[in-house]
Amino acid sequence: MQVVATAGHVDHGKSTLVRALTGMEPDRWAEERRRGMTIDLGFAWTALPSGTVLAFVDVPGHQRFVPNMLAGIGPAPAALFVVAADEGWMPQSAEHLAALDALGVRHGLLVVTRTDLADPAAATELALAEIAVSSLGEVEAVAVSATTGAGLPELRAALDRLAARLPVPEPSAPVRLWVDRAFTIRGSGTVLTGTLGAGTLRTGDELELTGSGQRVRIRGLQTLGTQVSEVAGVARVAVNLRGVPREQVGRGDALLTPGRFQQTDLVDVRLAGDPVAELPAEVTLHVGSAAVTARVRPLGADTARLRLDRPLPLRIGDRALLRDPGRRHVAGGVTVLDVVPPRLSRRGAAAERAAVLAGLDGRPDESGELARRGLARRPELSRMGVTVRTAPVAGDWHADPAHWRQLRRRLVDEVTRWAQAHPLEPGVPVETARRLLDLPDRALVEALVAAPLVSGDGRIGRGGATGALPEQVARAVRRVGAELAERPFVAPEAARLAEFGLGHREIGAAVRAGALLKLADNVVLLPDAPERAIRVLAALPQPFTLSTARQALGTTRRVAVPLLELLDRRGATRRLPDDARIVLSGPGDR
Ligand SMILES: Nc1nc2c(ncn2[C@@H]2O[C@H](COP(=O)(O)OP(=O)(O)OP(=O)(O)O)[C@@H](O)[C@H]2O)c(=O)[nH]1
Ligand SMILES: [Mg+2]
Repeated sequence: MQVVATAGHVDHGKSTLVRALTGMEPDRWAEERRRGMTIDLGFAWTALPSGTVLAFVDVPGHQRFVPNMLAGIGPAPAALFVVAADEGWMPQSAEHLAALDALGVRHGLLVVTRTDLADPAAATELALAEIAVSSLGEVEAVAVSATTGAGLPELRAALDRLAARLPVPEPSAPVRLWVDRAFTIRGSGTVLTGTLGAGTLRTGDELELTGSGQRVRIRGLQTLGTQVSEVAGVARVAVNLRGVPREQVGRGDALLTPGRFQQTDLVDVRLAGDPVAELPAEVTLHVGSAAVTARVRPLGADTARLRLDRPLPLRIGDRALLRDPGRRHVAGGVTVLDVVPPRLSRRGAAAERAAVLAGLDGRPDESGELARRGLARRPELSRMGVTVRTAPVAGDWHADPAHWRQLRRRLVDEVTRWAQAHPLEPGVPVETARRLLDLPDRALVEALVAAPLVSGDGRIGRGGATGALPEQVARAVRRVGAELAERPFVAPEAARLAEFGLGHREIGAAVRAGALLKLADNVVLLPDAPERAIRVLAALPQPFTLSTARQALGTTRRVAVPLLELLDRRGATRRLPDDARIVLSGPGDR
């Protein structure tokens, strides 16, 4: 199936043509039929000679109903441009063409109708010239009379050629179904209709409804009046939802694949059309079937920031249209450049932003987004429309490589500076480092730790000796060292250590600096004590008892017990079943 929207000036014969092609009535309302004028969107379909089914979204031509017209062409991939032979190019011909051009619609067909009333040559020539300079470019033209039926077979053939040229969208693409109608069916609940541009809908699927953000489940699905279990875009669809009150949804809402669209009320855009400086402060943004008021903040010559009255599900690269509702005039088309733009609070930020936007083209690009953001979470990137290909740096975080290297350098600097300011601490707490680097997640800090940094116990320090001890501690260590020089295994008593000013933290720092060896709480020796002990013990008759060792080392059980246990652990001695020990290795060859 393919979908085309009609376009053209009021009364030029759009609905009559759709009726003639499909045998269906596009004017759904009694009022429309009474007034002989389309007010709101109409829907009809037919099978073309090739078998391809073509659905029509018939739009109103009257100037008052341009917003309805835009809701119809917004999600449609192609246009059937209708011009009456007897009237020729008219104001809403021009406005509808401007709208199609602003939205970047690239496929279409010109139909010059009412050829029973006038020669189509002049109208055709002018219309083709106007259309040629729009996004539609060169199109085929067909002359018809819906009244006599002349030209209709040629039109059907031309529609077949058009349908064959239309791109076939990815069935696996995320769904964004813009709602153009909502109604209730007794016993079934709320039904939404729309033009499905891409992706696949299945009964039972869970989708996200814009506005409330509510998760909803598809209870029933129809296309072209037939119940189906699955339908892929492009298609006209009617979706029956479970548990959604009718008042909660309407035109301009959308049904979304969860997590794949950024609902945003702030977007940076590039404008094609009127110069940004000439835009009124408030415009209406039309995208899909939605229309919202937007406040314009010009940034560059053709770029601006739009603050929307309500959030819309947008992605990078989306096309939208700006209309000046006061002057009833299509002000231009916009391409969405950023759906999560940075705040512009600093002085000069707007000019900087304009420079950034000047380099963007609306194509989602992972490395560019990461370069501008430094860090981003994967779900955030996919909601922008970015396909994520790089490996995460931590969890679902992705980083710009240069930014990541810089963070790593900064972490080394911060850890070094912090160690100097807190010489007795075993390293920076991870949370402190996170705040120092202003990172959003501790997992990022942990992922940044690499040589020469090491982490453990929730702290980050430099590996190896931590360098200079504070002078006070160094002096105390020297005094302990002087005492131990003479009697290397007589560890100073706790009171003596306290006298020197060596508390828990100071001892910890001295041990990390490699200046002391800690055997147990408040039991410290010089770092070479184990080597010296082995030398003494190796000279004893083997095996030897704890008591013999204690005497040979000239110390007490307070030192001898943990020292021998340390030697056991290091494999320098072995404890035998009877509690005696033997020396396994000589000094130096451990
Ligand atoms: N003679 C003749 N009259 C036509 C032809 N096509 C449409 N008309 C008449 O033109 C008038 C307008 O036709 P519509 O189909 O309602 O026009 P429309 O473009 O849908 O109008 P809006 O939806 O209001 O913009 C009607 O009176 C039609 O009968 C045609 O090929 N020949
Ligand atoms: Mg009509």
